[in-house]
Amino acid sequence: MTRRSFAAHAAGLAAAPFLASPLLGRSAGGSSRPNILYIMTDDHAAQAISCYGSRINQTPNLDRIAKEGMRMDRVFATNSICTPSRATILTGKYSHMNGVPVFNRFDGSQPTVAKMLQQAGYYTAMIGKWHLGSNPTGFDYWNILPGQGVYNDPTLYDKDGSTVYKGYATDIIADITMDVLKNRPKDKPFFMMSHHKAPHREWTPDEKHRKQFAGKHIPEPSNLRDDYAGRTDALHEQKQSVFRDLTRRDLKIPPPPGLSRMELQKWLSVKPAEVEIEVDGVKKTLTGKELEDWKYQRYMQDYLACVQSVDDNVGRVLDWLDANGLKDNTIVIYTSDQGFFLGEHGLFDKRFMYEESFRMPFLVRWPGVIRPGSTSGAIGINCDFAPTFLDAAAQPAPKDMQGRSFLPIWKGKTPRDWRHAMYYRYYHDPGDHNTRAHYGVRTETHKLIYFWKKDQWECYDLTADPMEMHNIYNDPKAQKTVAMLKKELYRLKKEVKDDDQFADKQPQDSSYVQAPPLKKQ
Ligand SMILES: [Ca+2]
Repeated sequence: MTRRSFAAHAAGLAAAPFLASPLLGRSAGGSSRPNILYIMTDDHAAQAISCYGSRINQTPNLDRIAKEGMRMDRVFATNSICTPSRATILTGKYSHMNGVPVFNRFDGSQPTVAKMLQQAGYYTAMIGKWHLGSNPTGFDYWNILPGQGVYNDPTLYDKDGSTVYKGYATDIIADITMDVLKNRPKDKPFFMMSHHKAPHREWTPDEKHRKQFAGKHIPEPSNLRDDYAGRTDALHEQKQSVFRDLTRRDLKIPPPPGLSRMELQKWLSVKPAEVEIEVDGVKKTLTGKELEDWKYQRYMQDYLACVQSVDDNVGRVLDWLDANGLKDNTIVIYTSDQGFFLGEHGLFDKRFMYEESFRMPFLVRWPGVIRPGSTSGAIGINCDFAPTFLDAAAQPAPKDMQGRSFLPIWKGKTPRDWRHAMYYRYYHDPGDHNTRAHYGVRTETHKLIYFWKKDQWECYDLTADPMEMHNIYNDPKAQKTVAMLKKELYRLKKEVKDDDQFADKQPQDSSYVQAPPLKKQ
């Protein structure tokens, strides 16, 4: 929609009282059940989306979903890494209930929202990054990246074998999404999961967006040089530091010629303490603070360039829906499997229960049901997604799903008994980044984190200290608050049936798979 027609649309809504009528959302074809297009990226932080107040980039197409629908401000992953978040989204259950606490294989024989929607007469499709080890179940069509997949000329595979697609992964996943929608059976509503690889590490942009961000200066977060004073051992021990842990591969440093494949892999995995760059034909060696500044810029330039390609492609898909008469009866969601640190606390990656990492962006458009330009501060979790999709399809959610439908929130009526706190648990320790295992509770105003293997605690007042720099756990003035939070933490832990099932021993990592052989042409 153009700016002008959006204004006209908004004016029309303002003139007539807004009613969330059950008739609204009914398609021209007479089906009252809406289509669901669920677009999810990998590691896209809300602080890199302009409608969430980004200081570092502009995402006009993602903003368009918020302008035409709702921006949810407090949706959180219950275990902030790829495979567990995806398993939770499909099952509506916490990691300890669906059996995926780390990067282990998802048991696809268990009930999932895809199977339930398929059973209810939906055409179900899954495209792009899956990362659950086992093949998708409950989808009429699926075509996925093996494991993480690659950015350029990616291989995707379906039940019949692999295909190499020439081009850039983000463009390709959007193209296949539109192709499948074009060729879908038209007598059924659809549930489409369109999952991008971007902007996952190692943040390889396409040439157009790389150029757009090359040389751009990205403002640093105020706590890029956090000294971790007053915090537990976990922040001191992590290996996800922008300054210390980015590799030559991450920083896109060109390798010397003549290396064997093995030598090249080894060379690229080095975390460089000095880097030689060339400015206007003059070579210069960067070390110390100069190198740190440069690393942050290189990281963010590539990350944001990958995001920009996502934004363009979401715009293409929205245009396609609108041009094909699918706007009114299609719920469009944009989210990410978790957030990401963009230098906050000096970090990249996710895993920690700090805001930037475990907060999921969540934008949703549903014309006639969701008031354009609305926002919600209700606390949502990724267990809520499956019950929400089922509710939209007028299907009951099984009792053992651990989330609640967002539909009343979307309609502007947050239930009085909606949750005021959520429970989190991360297990992958030491994992790829030596991130310490922890569980915790986040309320509307506070957060309490327990690093159980260390027996150490952190507590934050999110209103007074939104950047989570001051651990008030031992502050005498905070003891009443800490005690209340502890009570709530253990109440929730019990409520979600976390009996420490995976506290001491986690399953083997097994969500990375090889693509099957290429299909015969
Ligand atoms: Ca992820």
